[in-house]
Amino acid sequence: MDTRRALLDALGDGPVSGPALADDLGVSRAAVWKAVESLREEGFAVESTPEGYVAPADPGYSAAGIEFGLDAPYAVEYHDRISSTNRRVRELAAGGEIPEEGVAVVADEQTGSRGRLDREWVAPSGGVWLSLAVRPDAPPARAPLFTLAAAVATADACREAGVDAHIKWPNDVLVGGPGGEDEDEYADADGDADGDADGDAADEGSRGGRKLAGILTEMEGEADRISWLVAGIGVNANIDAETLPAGATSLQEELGEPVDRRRFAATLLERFDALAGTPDRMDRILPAWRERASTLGRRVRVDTPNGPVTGIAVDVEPPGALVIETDDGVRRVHAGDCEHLRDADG
Ligand code: BT5
Repeated sequence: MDTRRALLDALGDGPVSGPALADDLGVSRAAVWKAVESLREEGFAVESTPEGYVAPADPGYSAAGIEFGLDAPYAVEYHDRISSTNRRVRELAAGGEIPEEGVAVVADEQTGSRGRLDREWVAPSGGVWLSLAVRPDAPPARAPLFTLAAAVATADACREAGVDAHIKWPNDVLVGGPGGEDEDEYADADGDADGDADGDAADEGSRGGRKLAGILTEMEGEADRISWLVAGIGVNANIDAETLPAGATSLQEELGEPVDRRRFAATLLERFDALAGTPDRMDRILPAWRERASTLGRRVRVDTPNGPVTGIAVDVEPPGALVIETDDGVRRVHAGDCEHLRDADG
């Protein structure tokens, strides 16, 4: 572990004496002092007191702020403004710069971010735009599990922040919707009582609930091993819902006050690590996903690359396929846009 991260970890436990830390780490006192200075330059205002160095009271949404006290191995890279955090990961990968322990690229604002199928992703200042790049010891076929883990981690961070989020297969994190506290609103959300799937933006957004977060996973791998994988997670945190597409909402909108984005990001990273940090933990992903999913037991329509599949979603199977009971038997779908239908639809 580098001196900076060791210092951040130590600061999490109270005042840190520079000389004692230098001894513990086997580095020079100058190295510790340099690490303190570099944290201060990042805006993480370490104080000097007679007891030693003390962390700032409000660590802030920043690289050091998120790494401070983080119970997960990831490094954090922060940008006030960037085109896309996923694109930044590709750059790091091209330079061989994704560390073994993984890195989270985090931004306040993105100017050119993307959803699936190259759709535009709206990402103004105030969001948690986070791309977690990992180098798991896993074959490419298991990649969908990481996406499901990212959805669980995101839903849990939303819940810890006080918003009752659920997951729509495969990876949308929503609030409200059928069965939720605002079923009536759901039924009327687009004034489209007949429920035809006309695919306009409001219609897509409102079906299944209001969209809080979306995930775009990308990877590069060889036949038997993932080289790197990035879970690009976009969470509408402290954003005025009026600046978002129809059918979207934000944590701030749902709570009536802003959330602590530093804590939110740290919780998300810790949850992800607990589910997917090592191969032996990954058995936990599907059960955790099922518990938080609103898709199972519902009538759905999934637009797959091979056409629509309509029926009752009954399960999710490794590594992430949705099992649908259709009139013509059971179908398994691996990718596509999923709509939750009301019973009369479809
Ligand atoms: C997603 O795509 O939901 C994946 C979004 C991933 C964004 C993250 S942010 C960090 C990282 N860096 C990136 O460049 N991307 C990732 P999809 O399921 O295709 O949904 C896209 C659709 O959601 C758009 O066509 C809009 O209708 C809608 N949309 C766009 N911006 C939104 C927002 N902020 N909140 C909710 N819905 C949005």
